[in-house]
Amino acid sequence: MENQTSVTLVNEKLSFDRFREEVLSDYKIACISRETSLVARKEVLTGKAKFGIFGDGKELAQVAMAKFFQTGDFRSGYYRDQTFMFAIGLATVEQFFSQLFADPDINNDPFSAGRQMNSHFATPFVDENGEWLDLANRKNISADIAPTAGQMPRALGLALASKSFRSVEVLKQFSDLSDNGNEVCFVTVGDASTSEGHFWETVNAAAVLQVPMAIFVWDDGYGISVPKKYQTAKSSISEALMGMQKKEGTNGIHIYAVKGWDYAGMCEKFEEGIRITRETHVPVLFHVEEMTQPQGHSTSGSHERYKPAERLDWEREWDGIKKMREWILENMLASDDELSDLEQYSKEFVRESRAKAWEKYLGPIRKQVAQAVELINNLAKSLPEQASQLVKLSSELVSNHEPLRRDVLKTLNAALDLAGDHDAAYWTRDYYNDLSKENKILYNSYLYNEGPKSALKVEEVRAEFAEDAPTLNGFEVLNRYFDEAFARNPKLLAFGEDVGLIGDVNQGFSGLQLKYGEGRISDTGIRELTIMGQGIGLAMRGLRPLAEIQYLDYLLYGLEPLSDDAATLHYRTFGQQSCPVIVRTRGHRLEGIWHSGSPMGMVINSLRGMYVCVPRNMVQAIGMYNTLLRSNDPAIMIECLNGYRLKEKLPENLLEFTVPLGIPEVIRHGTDITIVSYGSTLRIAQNAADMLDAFDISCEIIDVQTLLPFDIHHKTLDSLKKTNRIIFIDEDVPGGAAAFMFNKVLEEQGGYRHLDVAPRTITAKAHRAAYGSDGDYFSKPNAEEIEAVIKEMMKE
Ligand SMILES: Cc1ncc(C[n+]2csc(CCOP(=O)(O)OP(=O)(O)O)c2C)c(N)n1
Ligand SMILES: [Mg+2]
Repeated sequence: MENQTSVTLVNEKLSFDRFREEVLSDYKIACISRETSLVARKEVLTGKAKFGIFGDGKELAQVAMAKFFQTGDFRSGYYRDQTFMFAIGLATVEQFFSQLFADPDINNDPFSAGRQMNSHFATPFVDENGEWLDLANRKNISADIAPTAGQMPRALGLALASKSFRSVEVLKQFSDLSDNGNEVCFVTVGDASTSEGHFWETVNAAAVLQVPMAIFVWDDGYGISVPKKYQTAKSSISEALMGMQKKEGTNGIHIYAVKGWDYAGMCEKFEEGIRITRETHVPVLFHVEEMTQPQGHSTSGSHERYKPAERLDWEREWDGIKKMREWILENMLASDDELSDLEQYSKEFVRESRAKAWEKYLGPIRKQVAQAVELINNLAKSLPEQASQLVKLSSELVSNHEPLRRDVLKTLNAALDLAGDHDAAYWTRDYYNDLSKENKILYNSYLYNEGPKSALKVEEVRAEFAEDAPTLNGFEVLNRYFDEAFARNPKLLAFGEDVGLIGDVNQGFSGLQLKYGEGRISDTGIRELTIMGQGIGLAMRGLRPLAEIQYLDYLLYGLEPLSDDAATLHYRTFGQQSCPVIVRTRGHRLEGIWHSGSPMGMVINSLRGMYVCVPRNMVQAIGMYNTLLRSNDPAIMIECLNGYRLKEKLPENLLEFTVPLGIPEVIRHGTDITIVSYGSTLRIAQNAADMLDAFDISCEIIDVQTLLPFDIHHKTLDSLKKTNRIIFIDEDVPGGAAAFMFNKVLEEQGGYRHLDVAPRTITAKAHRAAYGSDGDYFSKPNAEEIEAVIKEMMKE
């Protein structure tokens, strides 16, 4: 009996010791993080970094949250989460400073190689060959972005993937990507950012879909200078969301309100909520109230300008770290001296980490400076007339204590200008070229996959047709293809408005939900923004989503996550994350202002980093789908709305043939003029060409097939060399994609050298297309207009 009591006492003592240790470790991380914020702000104010935004005031919630973030989990958050990153061991203070200094060495800033502002974190999801890593065995940080609430749509897909892995039988085999869907997506968002539609649309979709998502609202009462009363109904996001509270027999979310200074309270509630969402996939939201911002919003302003004195006093009084310190002392978990030691240690640790990061950042630049100075001084010896100016340049560079890479290049360039064509400048020029190349790799690489998963490396395989190949409606050809593709590739998922039960408004997926299940082919709410986010997040987790926008005109609702998130992902992570979502949509022609748009200029200008496919028919579209599914970059496929009922022959090798990207096809041979176009407009160009035949004018028509990339082997130029006349036609506004093609061929391909007459563009009118057949005729390019312009060109 006595023995048992002493064992219990020893166990209690052990668990108390462990508890105490954990609390003190959390306190230490909080102190280190706070000190990091304080020092980093000074770095910006003294000019060593350009901008800083920090997590001071959010420390306690994040050490608490980190306790429940398990291997396999994902975070989709924003720029206040440095403490969390330190606590889960995925960022060091030194790496934090490297990113602050914009160090372009991926070994120093492993999140973005200096491409992102500080506190924009990421972990690798793919290896250098573009193969997915074993995300189920890692802690995963989807790369942060700056647009407020921009992390929300993607979070939906990251969370939904867990549900797919748990519920879709054919996905169970991918145990390296998921442990039976046990992964929770942790989402952090600022209180003011909950005013964004992104937030509401995501929370609603998560509540409908029931996905494992844990949302943490960091509520510090302000969005920069604008207080909550102007942001949120009832000044409380948890109050405002109450109608979404899950009840017995309904879907919905669980809502918790906690205080940002209450370490113990947050640990308890986070444990409960995250356990529930992990097990049941019911989303949870933690409204973390009464947080502070000790240094204001960012280094770009001071909060004394807009916060009343009482608020500033309150923030000092309710500082989380101060409160945690009081709590530790009250509960006798440590002495005042012990805590002071930890605080002192934190200061030194941060100072040392900062110094190491600065040395690593500056070291390589100093070497460049030394090399440049040596070369310029040698040059001065060979060029006595320019010597004094050259020596002045090199000594200016030497005396620059914080030189940038650009200072080295500017100085070398100035020296080369002075040297002119002189042979003595050979090595200086050589070094200048080497550095230019190096900086190109550091700053201009990885917009797209460049390795084995590049779409541009997919071999062309031609479509094959049996002698008795059936001729079907375009939509039926697609339907056969999707059927085979879903049978072959378990990772394929398709979703969108009306995609599930009826198989999309043009029946591409007709009958396929029944065959492959709701887990793979599904209807969504009317929510283009989060349909895109759903696709992005699923793709990041290694799945292959086809995310549908019902009509191209409605892409505007979903454009932000594509432009800010999908298109920048590979670039902003230095190739460490990819999201090969395929956005499927249809456009160019139907009826009226919102169903006939062809805003291709908008698409190609906002989506650099994605591929833009504009197939003229469904067989070409299928070849492009096949190419895209063999590679890793995101893409948008714009099928021709008026092509679903046109007859096409069904290829035999539906899953094997590929249409290479960036390779135009000559679809009509001619000698007098080159017509460059794509998609539905090609049929109008063909009508015009038929009419011009009667006047002995022979048109060559080029289908560019993809706008991004555009004609990578300059095939259009070959045609222009033969015809010496060129016209670019599409249904976009004037100055849109037709102007883009014009620029590509005439400037980039050097087409201007082969012109006999002025080149032209024919586009739609600047206004949207009016309704009805006449509305279309007088708003969009028509065959008669094309005929007239080309006749005029032939006379010139
Ligand atoms: C779409 C968008 N609009 C505006 C901004 C500029 N901006 C950056 S942070 C911010 C305030 C965000 O406040 P909150 O969500 O409460 O987060 P906090 O910074 O207070 O943690 C604003 C307006 C932005 N980054 N993105
Ligand atoms: Mg705020």
